[in-house]
Amino acid sequence: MGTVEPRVAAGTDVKLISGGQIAANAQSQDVTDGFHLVIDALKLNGIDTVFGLPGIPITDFTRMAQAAGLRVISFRHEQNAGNAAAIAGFMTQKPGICLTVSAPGFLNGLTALANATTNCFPMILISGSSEREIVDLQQGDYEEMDQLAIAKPLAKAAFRVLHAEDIGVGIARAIRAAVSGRPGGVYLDLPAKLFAQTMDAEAGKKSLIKVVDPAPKQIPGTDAVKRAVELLRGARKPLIVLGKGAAYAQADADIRALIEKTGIPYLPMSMAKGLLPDTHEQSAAAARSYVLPEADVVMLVGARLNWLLSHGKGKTWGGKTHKDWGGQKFIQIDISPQEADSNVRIDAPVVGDIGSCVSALLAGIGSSWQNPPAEWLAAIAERKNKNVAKMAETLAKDPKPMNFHSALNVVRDIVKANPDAILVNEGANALDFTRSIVDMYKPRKRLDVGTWGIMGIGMGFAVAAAVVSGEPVIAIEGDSAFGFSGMEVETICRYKLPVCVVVFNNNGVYRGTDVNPTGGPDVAPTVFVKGARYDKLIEAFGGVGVHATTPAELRKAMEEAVHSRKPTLINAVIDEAAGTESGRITSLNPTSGKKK
Ligand code: ADP
Ligand code: TZD
Repeated sequence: MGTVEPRVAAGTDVKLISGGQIAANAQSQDVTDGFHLVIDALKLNGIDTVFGLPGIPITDFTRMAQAAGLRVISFRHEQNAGNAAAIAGFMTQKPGICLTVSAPGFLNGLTALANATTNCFPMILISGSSEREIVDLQQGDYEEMDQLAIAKPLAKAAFRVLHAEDIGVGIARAIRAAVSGRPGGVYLDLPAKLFAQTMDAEAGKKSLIKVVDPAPKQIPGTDAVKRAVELLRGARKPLIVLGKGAAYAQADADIRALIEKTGIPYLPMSMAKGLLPDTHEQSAAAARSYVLPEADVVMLVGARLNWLLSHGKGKTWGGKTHKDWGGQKFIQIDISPQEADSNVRIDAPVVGDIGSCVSALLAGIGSSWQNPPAEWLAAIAERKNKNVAKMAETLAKDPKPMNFHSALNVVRDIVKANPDAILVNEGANALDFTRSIVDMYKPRKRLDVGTWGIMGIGMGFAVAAAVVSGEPVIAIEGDSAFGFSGMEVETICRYKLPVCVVVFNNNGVYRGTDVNPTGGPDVAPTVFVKGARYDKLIEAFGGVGVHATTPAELRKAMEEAVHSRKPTLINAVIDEAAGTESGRITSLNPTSGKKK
């Protein structure tokens, strides 16, 4: 377990004084230390919450942070703390802080860091690390690992601080890197020895930096705006796609004004749902497969043309084969100048922060804007109405056992009645059906698996959403998805968070119906224990567990949970044959080319 370092330099007679500062006795000067400098630097920059998991060398840090007034949320696994930090960053535009121990704790947090970078969520993973001299000579220290080198390719930036007097700069650099330009995950390596280093308190205070304008506005060029407005003006079948960058930007009123003033139909990507209410008449979400191939000019607002948008080409966009361009012209509003042309040609890139870009476009379109041609709007409305009516029919059914649709019909009503509640969502079918069935009414209320389609974000996101917003959280979870972070129901109970977890239990990954082709005793790889009672899990920690087999039972339990704000887990039993392999992305599953 390594030797315990003295907290202050040998020979200095010091004591802790209120406010967390360390003071020397009368004959020596006031001193502070690495612990307190990190805490003070975070506080100075408006950070009020830390998500983490204690252990060597950060146990005392968590205590001191709490004593100094930071909210310290302790998790059961670092990946969940990391996911919490990342989504807190998305919700608040302040970097979410995740704190982990060395090597294994650091590695556990790394998936969340990489996921944050991939999704453009600002977070800082602060990890304690072992003794540099021993690590670098590979002499086998306790939890030895060259963490900085490992974090670098997965983070937007990575820094290490070796001296107490550099803590202010280290934290400032980490904050700027996380939130400026395209946001992302930042790694900050703090070796164990740093925490115990002492320095003169006054000099320490002066060494801290309050970051001025951490995410400066980036104003788009006037030509770029003009080019985009002209392209949009000439369009016969324009379409706007809103992505989670638009949700992150918190330019909600201007985005709504742009859409309503231009009259252009829009599609929200998953986490942009609710930026305008999903019930908005210009939403083309229910006619997605019609508008993508038909549109002639598409304006992307904080959305990348990655796999989620079929790379802007292929059959989804009206191309002949999976690689063909569909003929659309693209306008792309993004803070990253390198994003344009990543998949197809962008005819009008508008580079800048979404707030500045959208207000420049609003000014550019002026007051004499003509709505898009009526035929385009009518054609969309026709498809939309047909699909909405079809869905309403499906939702009205009451099959036994309950399926995704009949269960989600309930969730849809509960979310409608509680538009401030935050919806966390993961799974395959549980994800895809929820996204298409449950309308969102306000911005940044839907948090999900994002760009990677990653499982395991559920409870971390739910904890952070509740902590950051104080609003009720509803987590709709596939039973497989839930398993990745399920132990955090203890965290939810411990902090008494208003989280209602609904596990859509269909006995397995995707479905519960696979059989072992050999007839052997092992079940198929996708199958779980049948009839599992996830509700019992939360009862172990004093939460409310409910076993729901009908929509009526589910409705009652969800209403009570949201109303009471008590930590609740509802085991919602879903037909194990409902849904499809991989949900909507079955086609991405490689299948054997070998003839049977
Ligand atoms: P979605 O998955 O919803 O389609 P993506 O994560 O693919 O969204 O895209 C988000 C985009 O938004 C990224 O390219 C990112 O650079 C951009 N972005 C993030 N924040 C801002 C901002 N404040 N201003 C402009 N662009 C932003
Ligand atoms: N591991 C990680 C970290 N992310 C993943 N996306 C997967 C594995 C693969 N995977 C999916 O893409 S969805 C899913 C897995 C394991 C779970 C689907 O089962 P579920 O949902 O029970 O959560 P449904 O509703 O039953 O389909």
